[in-house]
Order: sequence, then C-alpha cells, then structure tokens
Amino acid sequence: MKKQITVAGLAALMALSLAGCGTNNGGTTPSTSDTGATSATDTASSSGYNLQVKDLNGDGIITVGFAQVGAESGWRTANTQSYKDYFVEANGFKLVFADANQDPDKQKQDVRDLIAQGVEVIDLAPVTDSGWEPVLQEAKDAGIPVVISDRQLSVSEDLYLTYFGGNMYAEGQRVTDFLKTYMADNNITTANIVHLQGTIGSTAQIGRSQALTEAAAANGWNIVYEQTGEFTQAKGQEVMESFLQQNKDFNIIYSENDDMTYGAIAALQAAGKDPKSYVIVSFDGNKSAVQMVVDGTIKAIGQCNPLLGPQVGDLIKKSMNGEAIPKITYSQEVLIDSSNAADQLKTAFGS
Ligand code: GYE
Repeated sequence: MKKQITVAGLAALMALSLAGCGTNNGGTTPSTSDTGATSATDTASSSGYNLQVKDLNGDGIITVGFAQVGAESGWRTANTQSYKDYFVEANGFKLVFADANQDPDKQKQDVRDLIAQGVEVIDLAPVTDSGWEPVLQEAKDAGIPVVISDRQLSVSEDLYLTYFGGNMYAEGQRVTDFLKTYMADNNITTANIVHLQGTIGSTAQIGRSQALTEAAAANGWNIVYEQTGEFTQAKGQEVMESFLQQNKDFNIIYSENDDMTYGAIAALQAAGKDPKSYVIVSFDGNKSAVQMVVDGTIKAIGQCNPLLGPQVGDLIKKSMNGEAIPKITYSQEVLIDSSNAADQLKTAFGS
C-alpha cells in the first residue's frame, strides 16, 4: 500500500484519526495501548513495509543510529538523555548519536553516514518534514529499518517501520480549546495573539500552528504577530523584543515551546510589563514551566513527552521478535493548567 500524505493534510488527518474516523493509516480507528499511548490498529507490516529489526552482524547487540535534531531546547536535552540512558549494552543496544544542529541538510547526510556505517536500525527525529523520500529509500534498499520518532513525517508509509511521538496537532487543539474556555470564563472578548512559532517546516510547528490558525478563524481571534523563534530561548526573546518595539496591542502569547516562552517572558519583564497580565500558553512541560503554571505566569501548557527512548526500544524489540507493531503510536499527553499543575510538577521532566 502506498499512501502519500501532503504536508497540508497531515495535521487534519491526524485530527481525524484521533476522532476515530482516520484515513491516514489505512482507515483504522485508534486504540489505546497498555502504556496508555494512543496507537492506530494498523500495523507496520500491513503498510507494505517488510523490514524487521535484526541483529545483522550477529554480535548480540543492536546498534541504533540516532539522527537527532540538535540541542535547541530543554525538551531536546531530556529526549537525548532518555535515548542515552536506555540504548546501552545492558539493554542489548549500542547508540550511535548524530546531532544535526537543527540543519535539515546536515541531517540527511547524518542518516546517509549511519547507513554507510552499517547500523542495524535508524531512529530519525526529523528537523523538518520535507525531502526525506530519497534518503529513506536508501535506508530501505540497504535493509536498515527506520523508526521515525518525535516529529512525524508526511511520507509514504512504506518508507518507514513505525512512528512514535507526540500528536502535535492534538496538542495544539488542547491549548486552543483551553484559550476559548479561559476567555469565556474571564470575560475576555477580544483575542490579539502573538504567535511564536517553532522551527518552520517541523511537524511540531506545523501541527501546533495549524490548530491555532483554525481556532483563530473559527472564533474570530486576531493573530497580530507571527514569527519563528526556532524553538530556542534566545530567539524567542529576540522576536518578542522586536514585536514589543512595534507597540501594538496584544493580550495572548501562543508560544510553541517552553524555551521560547521563557525568552518572551524575559522580554516582557525587560520592557517593564507584568507577564501575569497576559494569557501566556506554551508547549512541552519542562519542570520550570510547569512551576510557572502553578505560579500563574503561564496559564496552560500543551504537554509533550520527550522520554521516548524506552518506548522506542520496546517497539524495536517487538519488531525483532516478529510481533506486529502499530504504524503510528502517539504519546499519552494532557493539557496542564491550574487544575493539575501541582500534580504534574511531581513528574515533570528536565529542570
Ligand atoms: O516541542 C521543542 C523541541 O519536536 C516535540 O522540539 C519537539 C519539539 C519540542 O525543540 O521544545
């Protein structure tokens, strides 16, 4: 089965899938696995992808090549650490780590290098969504299965084994639903929104931005400023500073990760403004950010779980055992707001 999903259609299809009438993975309905993660009932093998993870060199250890995005955020640091902790010899693995420094071209070369090195499986956390078909085909031709993690790809399902990570569009919808309710509860009748976007073309940005664009159109919200802060604190601060210099009215900040949120808050403070007088919403759920929800500085966070190493490891083991694995598994994620922040703080990742 060869199914091509367009970038524009990806977020919408992901939403349909969660609603139980999805067509992005073979017209299946999602089910909840025992880890609580949401997965489609379609399996990797029924997608037309026949590679299985194997101990190709017979040394009893599976060498995992990890093509990581970079080190741009607290989420990323926790994600990398989770792979480094899990993929160790005691668990039957060895990790070869490649850092793309947020550069999509370098990352394609990284994957080609991993193929040339003869790793036994590749885990790709793609910087951006475009141009992956030739590289994934090369991995397939070399007999090396590819797991996509963290950021989904809109490529044909017969080019990769499985996807594990967040449903970025659903995360965005949780936050826009929160905004709608929060405005109603607090008699806020106008929404003038500053939109700090993540890395343009990453599915984390595409899904979260799409949810906002749709909610803005449906509810008559204004997006007064929209720019990428590339998921970093420094860029988030810089972008917010340049917006503040324009002196336009705004009452909401929709920031696509915590690091940019920290930067935006620093910019507000430097301009003598009180962050608590704005409705600031964020994504990820680093410990400090969850603490800010407890304090009321951030009103809500669309949680995104970075601790993917062990769960990806489970899928790899299942593939080795010839077990059926879902084509897509979404992490279990919630909205963090004042009602559950104190509780979420106990298990929040990072610092
Ligand atoms: O939200 C952000 C990171 O792809 C889900 O990337 C990830 C995003 C995460 O830089 O903090």
